Amino acid sequence: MNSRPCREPRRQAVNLQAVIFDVDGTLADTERDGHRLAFNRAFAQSGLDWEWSVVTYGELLAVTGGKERIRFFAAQHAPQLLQRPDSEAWLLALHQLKSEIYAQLVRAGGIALRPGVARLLGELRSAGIRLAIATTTTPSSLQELLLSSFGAQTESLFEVIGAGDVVAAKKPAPDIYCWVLRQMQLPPQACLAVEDSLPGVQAATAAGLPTLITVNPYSVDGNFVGALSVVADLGEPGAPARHLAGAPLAGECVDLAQLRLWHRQAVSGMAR
Ligand code: XBP
Ligand code: MG
Repeated sequence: MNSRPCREPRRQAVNLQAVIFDVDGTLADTERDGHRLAFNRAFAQSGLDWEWSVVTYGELLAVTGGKERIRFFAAQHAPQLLQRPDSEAWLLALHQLKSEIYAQLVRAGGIALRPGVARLLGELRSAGIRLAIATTTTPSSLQELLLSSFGAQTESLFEVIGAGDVVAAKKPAPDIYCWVLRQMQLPPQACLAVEDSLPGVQAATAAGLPTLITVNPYSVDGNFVGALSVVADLGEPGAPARHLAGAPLAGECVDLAQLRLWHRQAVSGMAR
């Protein structure tokens, strides 16, 4: 599978045409009280005595992808499970169960969008900025989150959705971003990525995308080398975004004018 960066050989300064969003930790805080709980419930229902604490799960987030995370943990704590002839089917069934439990948690209304996400998406959409998703998460889990967050708008909101196993090499490999850019037929310098994690910023920047980071409790101490700017969240009127590092935030919130400004600064630097 291609894990080459999808950089254009020659760069030109272009206007911002599309914004590509990560999902987990970026659109919503799904990890600690969503995916983590679903993994733990799936383990219990499968007779495993594994329990991923909040801290342990934070460490395990370095392994992107749910199946990959289970495989990594099993290799350390119960390697015999991976040596069985049916180990791959066992792992897929366990992850399928986890995904069903996650969907139930989302449907029960347990996971809200992060501050400023709905506001910014609405503004970008009204201005004709193209929207896409690049995530490691399984498509069915993503679909549940989008449906519960955006309802009937879900179908028309994101033009391209890159999720799960559509590429073999997950973040921090750039492949998912390269895949999305190919579907949109856009060069990376016409776009901006919004991410929350270290593997996320590594994937997006390796694909040549200027990247904004909105940190979450798991990534707040991250060293986001290469990010355009780092903020606590996108902010809402009356609840300003907190700037943490990188290019400064001009106003209260991250809005289209701010994204255009950051993007212009980034691509003019790239074109030099
Ligand atoms: C998210 C992930 C995912 C979720 C679990 O990364 O790493 O693995 O934790 O999802 P990102 P699945 O936000 O960078 O996309 O169990 O559906 O794989
Ligand atoms: Mg993420």
